[in-house]
Amino acid sequence: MISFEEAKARLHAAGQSHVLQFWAELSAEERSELLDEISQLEPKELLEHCRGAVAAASRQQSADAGLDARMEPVAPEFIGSVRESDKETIQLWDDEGLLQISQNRVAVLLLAGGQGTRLGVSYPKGMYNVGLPSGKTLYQIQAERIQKVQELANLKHGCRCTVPWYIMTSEFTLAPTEKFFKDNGYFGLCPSNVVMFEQRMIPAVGFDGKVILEKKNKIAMAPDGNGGLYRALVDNKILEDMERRGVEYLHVYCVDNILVKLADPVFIGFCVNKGADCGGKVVKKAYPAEPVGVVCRVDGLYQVVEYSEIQPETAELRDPKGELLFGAGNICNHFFTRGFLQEVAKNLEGQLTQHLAIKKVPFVDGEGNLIKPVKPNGIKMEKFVFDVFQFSKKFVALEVPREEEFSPLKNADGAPLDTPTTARRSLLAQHYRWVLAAGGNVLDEQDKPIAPKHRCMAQNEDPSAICEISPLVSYFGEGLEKLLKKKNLKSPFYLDVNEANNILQTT
Ligand code: UD2
Repeated sequence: MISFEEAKARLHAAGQSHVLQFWAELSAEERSELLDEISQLEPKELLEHCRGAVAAASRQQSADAGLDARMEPVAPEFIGSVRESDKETIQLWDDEGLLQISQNRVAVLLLAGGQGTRLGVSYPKGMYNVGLPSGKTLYQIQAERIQKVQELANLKHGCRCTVPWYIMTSEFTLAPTEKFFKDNGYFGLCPSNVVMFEQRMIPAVGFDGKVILEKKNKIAMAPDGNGGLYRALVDNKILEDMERRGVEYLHVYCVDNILVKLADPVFIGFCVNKGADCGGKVVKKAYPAEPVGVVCRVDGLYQVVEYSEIQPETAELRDPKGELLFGAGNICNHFFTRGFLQEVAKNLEGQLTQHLAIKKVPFVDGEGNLIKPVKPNGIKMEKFVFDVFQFSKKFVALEVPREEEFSPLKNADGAPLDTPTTARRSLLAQHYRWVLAAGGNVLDEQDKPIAPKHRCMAQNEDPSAICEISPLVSYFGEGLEKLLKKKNLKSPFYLDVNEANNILQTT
């Protein structure tokens, strides 16, 4: 712990002496908490951070306009497509991915340091239960998909492989996430293969270049964006851990997509076959203002331009066929080789763009009263995980069908899109499609067959039958025919491992 004198000197050097303005009023415990926080701030970095934030805020307008002029769409033939590739090609990618998984060369990394402000819950988003018949949370669904993909690789290659799960958390999410995993027995995974680590936090800055105090003894801090990943990998020696385990390929994804295919063999196989060091999954953007970044080229380099930084006029541009010109929507599913990440961590991280967010940050005024501002008063700087694409020697993109792979949970119920209800419907509709494809007959409460509605894809209504299939039974619809063909299944229907075993024993 640093002394008061040391803290004072550091803050003075960074132009932030106001942080100690309530010192005389603080209890011994509060003082020690404040000193602890200050000890983690390096004066030169803090000064640069505060100056940089103010400078970025003042040039925001011109920078954004400039970016749009430099954007070019990616050629459609550049993007691989699951929908448009033949079965043999998809099988080839799938085989390659499962082979890599079977050799312990694949890991997944969850970005879970965000605060989930839009959803409005006080706990990490992964702990959210969207109301499936099983009551599973996003974390449980993800854990079970990891188990299943390991099992698929084991069965195919006669091995006992591991897909390690790295979870990047932040000061806000680490403790509750750890507790949740412990309380739930790591959802059947081996705890040594679930590696949680923390990203850095950085101060929110006022327009006057001073860090904002959210309490008399606490600076308002926020995680440094999901691009904080690259510093966090170094801080926590994660790349060394990957090397020790022999992991060569990493699937990075965000927490809130209920349809995410963890360690997706098709995506891994596609990227490996193309010799890529870096890759991204995309879906066709649903509408111009959809809150997803777009994969495009900027100054000739592949890049994602985030939805918050593209001008509405640019987002609305269409090609001669009427398709959105910038329509390759980023779904925050990325592929990286370990070699690429090592290069980024060692030499390139410092070049990542600092993105600006102007936010309402609660603060204490000169008298120590907590004020909730009605107007934005603070500058938060964030790095974005996809900003490393520009450093790639071989970047590839794979377009996947939205209804099979993308339904994010962003907003609370009541919002029109990306809510617990739409996430639940997407998953139930998918599982109902799987049941129909496997030849199952779904019956209603009166044992009458339920007629499938128009391919049961809509997010704006419940599917006509409620079917949920545990990821431990099927990763992506495979293996269901032997269980469900010509079977009468009563809606709501939940197929877990026990039920699947019962069916097998009685058939
Ligand atoms: C993200 C993508 C966007 C699109 C969309 C799809 C980024 C920067 N943007 O936008 O292009 O793909 O997702 O749903 O990736 N996180 C951290 N630390 C942080 C901040 C966020 O780990 O400091 C995590 C967060 O927990 C989540 C993921 O990053 O898992 C994405 O964050 P978000 O939900 O705030 O991103 P969003 O929806 O603005």
